Parts: sequence; C-alpha cells; structure tokens
Amino acid sequence: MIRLHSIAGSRSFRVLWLLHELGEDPEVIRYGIINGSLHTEEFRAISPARRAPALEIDGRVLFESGAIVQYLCETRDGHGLMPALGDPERADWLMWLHYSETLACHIQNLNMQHLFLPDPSSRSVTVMGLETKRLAITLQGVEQALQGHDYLLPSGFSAVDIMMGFTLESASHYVRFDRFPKLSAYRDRIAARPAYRSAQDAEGPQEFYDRDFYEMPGE
Ligand SMILES: N[C@@H](CCC(=O)N[C@@H](CS)C(=O)NCC(=O)O)C(=O)O
Repeated sequence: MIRLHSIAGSRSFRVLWLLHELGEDPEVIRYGIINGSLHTEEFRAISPARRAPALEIDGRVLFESGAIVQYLCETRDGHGLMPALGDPERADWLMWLHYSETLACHIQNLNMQHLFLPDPSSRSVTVMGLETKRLAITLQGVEQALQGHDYLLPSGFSAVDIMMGFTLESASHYVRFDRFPKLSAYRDRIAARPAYRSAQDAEGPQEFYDRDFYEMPGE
C-alpha cells in the first residue's frame, strides 16, 4: 500500500508525478491549506510540521518532498531517474534536487503574501517585490543551466526535472516566462509527459490560484 497525503497544486505533486513515472498509483488523501485539515493530531503524527507531502510506504512514513524523491529513486529499480553513486552527474542531480526547494521557498513566500494572508492590509509590498526578484534570479539560473540540453542533466530526463516541474507551474503565476525561452520550452516538454498528465488527473484541481498572473500591488 502506498498512501500520499497531498494538497493539490503543492509540492505533493512532485511525489505523485514520480510515483506515476514509476508505474505506481497511490491512494491520495487530500488536505487544504486554509480549511484546517492539516491541523489535526492525526496528521501531526504523520507530518510533524503539518505539511504536505507525506508518504506512507514500505511500512513507514516519510515527509519532505526532496527526501521522498531521493528515497523512491534509491529503493526502486530500473527507472534511470537518478545517476548511480560515482556517476559524474550524481553531484549535479543532488544540486538540482535542492535548488528546486530554493525556488519553492520563494513561491511559498509569494503565495503567503498574495493568497493566504487573511487581511490584505498586512501584506508587505517590500517583501513581495524582493521575493519576486529573488524568484526571477533563481529561475534565470535554471534558464542558464538549460543552455545546450533539454533537461537539467545533459544525459536526459531525471527525477530532478520532476522536483523542478511543480515549481515552474507555480512560479509562472508571479514571474513572466516570456523572458526565459529555454525554461518555457522545458516547462512544456516536461508537462507533455504521460506520467505528468496522469498524475494531474489523479491529483484533481488545485485550489491556490484563481488567475493566471498576480501583479504586484499598485502595478
Ligand atoms: N520542504 C518541505 C516543505 C513542505 C511544505 O511547506 N508544504 C506546503 C505545501 S507546498 C504545506 O504543506 N503548507 C502548509 C502550511 O504552510 O501550513 C517539502 O519539500 O516537503
């Protein structure tokens, strides 16, 4: 039995998509950010920071999307989604695994400011501006990395493209992608994968964003 504790449109999608790439179809338990469903004793026993994703697998519970992605790659065979120890691309794989989380943190801060603060007057235009710039700089790093190849690793698609994939979809609500031609083509390329699409169907509609793009207040 594989059971994924998930918020649609969140980092949980990384785990769901990877499981679909591996041919798994986990049970999905759905939560919401603002409906209180994360704040139960039952969920705290699964995820101490009350965050998604958490994954019940192999008789244990795992949290932290990057750790779950690495665990799945290390414990499942025959997928080619992680370079072996000693492979020269292994260090790059680890670097991009964690870089994806750097990106996700900027998005999380922007989500907080644009979407989740109950009182809009408590937003900080300074923080929103800084986080938008820092997100754009971080995306530019991915744009540069994609010069000359289609995926983050020159050898081809791997699980770090899955880690990155969810963040690109969310990032495009805050930073315009027309200045990132490589990144735009990469986003379309990875979103066309059958496992990406089947994971999206299994996840159901996201509840974060109600428009394509969020301008800075006053713009
Ligand atoms: N570093 C953690 C972050 C987990 C995280 O913050 N998840 C968000 C959804 S993307 C969440 O559960 N937020 C609920 C909250 O902040 O209350 C991971 O990669 O799993």
